[in-house]
Amino acid sequence: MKTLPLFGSLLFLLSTASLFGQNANLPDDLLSEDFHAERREALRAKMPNNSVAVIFSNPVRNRANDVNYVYHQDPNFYYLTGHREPHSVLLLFKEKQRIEGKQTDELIVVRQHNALKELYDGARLGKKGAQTDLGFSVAYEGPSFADLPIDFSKFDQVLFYDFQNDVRDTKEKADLYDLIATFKQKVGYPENSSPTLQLEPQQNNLDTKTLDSLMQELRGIKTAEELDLLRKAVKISALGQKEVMKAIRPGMSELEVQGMHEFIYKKYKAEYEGYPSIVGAGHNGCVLHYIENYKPEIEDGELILMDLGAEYHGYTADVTRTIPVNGKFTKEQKIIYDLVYQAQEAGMKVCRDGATFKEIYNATAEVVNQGLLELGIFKSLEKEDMINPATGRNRYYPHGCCHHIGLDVHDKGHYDTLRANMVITIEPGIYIPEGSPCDPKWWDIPVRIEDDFLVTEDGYELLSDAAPRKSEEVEKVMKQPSFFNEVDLPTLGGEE
Ligand SMILES: [Mn+2]
Repeated sequence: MKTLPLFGSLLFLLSTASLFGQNANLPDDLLSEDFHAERREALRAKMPNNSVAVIFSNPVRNRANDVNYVYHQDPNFYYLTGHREPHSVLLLFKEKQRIEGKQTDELIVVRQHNALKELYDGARLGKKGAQTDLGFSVAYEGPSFADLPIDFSKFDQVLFYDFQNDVRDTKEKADLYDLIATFKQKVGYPENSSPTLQLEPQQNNLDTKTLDSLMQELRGIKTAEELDLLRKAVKISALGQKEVMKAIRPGMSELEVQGMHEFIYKKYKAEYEGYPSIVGAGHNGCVLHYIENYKPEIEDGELILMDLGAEYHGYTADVTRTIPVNGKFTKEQKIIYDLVYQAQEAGMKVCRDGATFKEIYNATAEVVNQGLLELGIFKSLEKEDMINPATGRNRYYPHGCCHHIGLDVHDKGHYDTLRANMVITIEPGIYIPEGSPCDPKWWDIPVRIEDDFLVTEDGYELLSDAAPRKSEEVEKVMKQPSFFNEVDLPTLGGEE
């Protein structure tokens, strides 16, 4: 190939691209058209007779002035279509319908072509692209939606997620705002002052509850294609944790630590973070969702809590490590760290098909509470000692321990019984903020250890094992050299 002239290479690329239906501008491991079609079929199978499901794309959100936030597709819409553009809507029918002379049980409405917009924002799929790239035999562009002859009153149930009335009307015709308005008009949606629909059952055929429970059933159990992407997202995130362990030094800022993780993600071609990265040194680690990451210099002797997840083709990991900034746990830090580790191990022992989420939580909480009692941090396991009256939660372990991950970091899925091919986190934590009613030597020690697990018939597979978990292993890896420490940039002040 090296010896081919440029033109020949281009021809070769163009011909192979069209041969395999691939676009050289896109990753080659995106979810396939077949995956999305099969997921629509699975949803249709669960839908009640004589029903239609209507699923809208996410709104575009304005950041300030004429700049929008990076667009993020609605996970349900993406799961069912693979479409990454805004201002779209999917209609799934339980039974085949006759629409403009065609028999179909699904149709998609996508953005209309617009040369000027496409000059700035890139090509839109349009009707043709929705047919060829997404595999919908019946597709329309936005303005056609109003004219579609669909009589919604003939369905027993119209399934949709209720609107939060927070979508902006843009200047474009048939944008999401208009699509929703058209839909409301078509189905006779009762507009009132309340932002959410409150209807007596049987008042009409609008159903804003059922769709979510069906999507939970589907999305909670991962298919092989989803597992491939989740494995990559988790591996990338775990490798990020390991690289940062080697690089971290007192004096770095929280932002720099965040940047090192996110550099690794991009290096492995993960597009985004699945949620705002949490990097908290010292007391900041006690703030469960600390995302400012503003501390300019992390200090010798502090712990730093790093809760981050790479998002790879829409699927996000969720991995947390808590490490000593200077490479060595103090005696108290190690005691608390090892206790959280034991709690996580106890949770892992319970994890298998057929166990419940509650059993995992209870296993972790038992270890944490007993351990804190033995250390004298809890004076007793009576409510008045264990529960923080201001929050109503366990004083030092105030959050849950497991959630599904997938297209959402707190993914849709059932939260009662574990089933094979669920992917969940197990993430016990202990946080002892300054001023807590215990010996001050424990103050501002926050530890969370979070890993990602594929639930199997007889146990689990630990997906994030590339990130050291044992305190001794963390210290060992922190002694290794890091390429990040070779980075030598000029200062901003202009001095040498
Ligand atoms: Mn989590």
